[in-house]
Amino acid sequence: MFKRYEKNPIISPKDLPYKASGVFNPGAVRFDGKVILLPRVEDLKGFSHFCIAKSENGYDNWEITRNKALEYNSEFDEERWGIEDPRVVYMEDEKKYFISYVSFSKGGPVVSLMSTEDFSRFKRHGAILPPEDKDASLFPERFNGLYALIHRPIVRGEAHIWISFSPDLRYWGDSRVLIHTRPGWWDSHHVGLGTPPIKTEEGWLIIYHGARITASGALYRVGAALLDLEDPRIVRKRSDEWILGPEKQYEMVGISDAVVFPTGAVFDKENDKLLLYYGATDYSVCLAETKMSELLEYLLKG
Ligand code: BMA
Repeated sequence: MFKRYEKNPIISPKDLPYKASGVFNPGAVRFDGKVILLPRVEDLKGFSHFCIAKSENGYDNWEITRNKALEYNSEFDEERWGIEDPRVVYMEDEKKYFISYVSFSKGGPVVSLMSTEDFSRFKRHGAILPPEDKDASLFPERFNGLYALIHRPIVRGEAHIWISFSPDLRYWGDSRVLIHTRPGWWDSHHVGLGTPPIKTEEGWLIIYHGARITASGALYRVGAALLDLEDPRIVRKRSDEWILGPEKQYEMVGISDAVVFPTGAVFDKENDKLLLYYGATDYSVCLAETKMSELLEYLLKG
């Protein structure tokens, strides 16, 4: 279904102006006529921060910069061991971009939030959920006045995708499981949100990762689901099969073998084009694209 960009990986450690173990799992958004990625960069201590990568066309000529505000700051209790895996959404009514990410507190990984209007100054909102929780994104719209968040807590050792609601981005409730693991399937061990929810005519498109444990470790693949447009607690469709999995050498061998991990997408509605940005083996940033209409057709007939 997805066509990989022939020049993958689009960003790897050699493209950074400093040494890193990996550059991967990027947030993605269109801003000011460009595609902006916020890739996670793992340093040589094993802690992560984000850099900023900008490109006119979303494919090549990435201009990479560092911003102090996107470094982890161990003065904040929840950022002792780095920040990871950002997801970016634009809230139209607030004219702000919200970035949800994982930060590492004493108590374990938590979901934290920051916001920006210009990708140059960033405001931290702190941790918004208790640990252990990861793989979170806001919806770009409110539902009956409430913010909605997809996240992945670990409960009883199980890792399902949940949805929660909040009036103020601080207190979250009405939580329930949205997409669960499927024993025996390719997504049997754990699932987690991939890209932020994408609004389509057929529903909110959810792209998620699912892992199965094999003899050589966790094997990460990608699935998709469609949520009801008005009530995102309702899952209308879910793919039986994975729609992207590790195949190429750069997806099979790296820091964590056999991992594709999408965290950002740019949907060009006019041209029916969905660009999917993903981390490959916790080492590099890759790009694959598909026609949105084809992906929706596939999901609807399943
Ligand atoms: C997950 C997260 C991701 C990582 C993936 C594969 O639990 O930590 O950041 O890419 O594992 O190692």
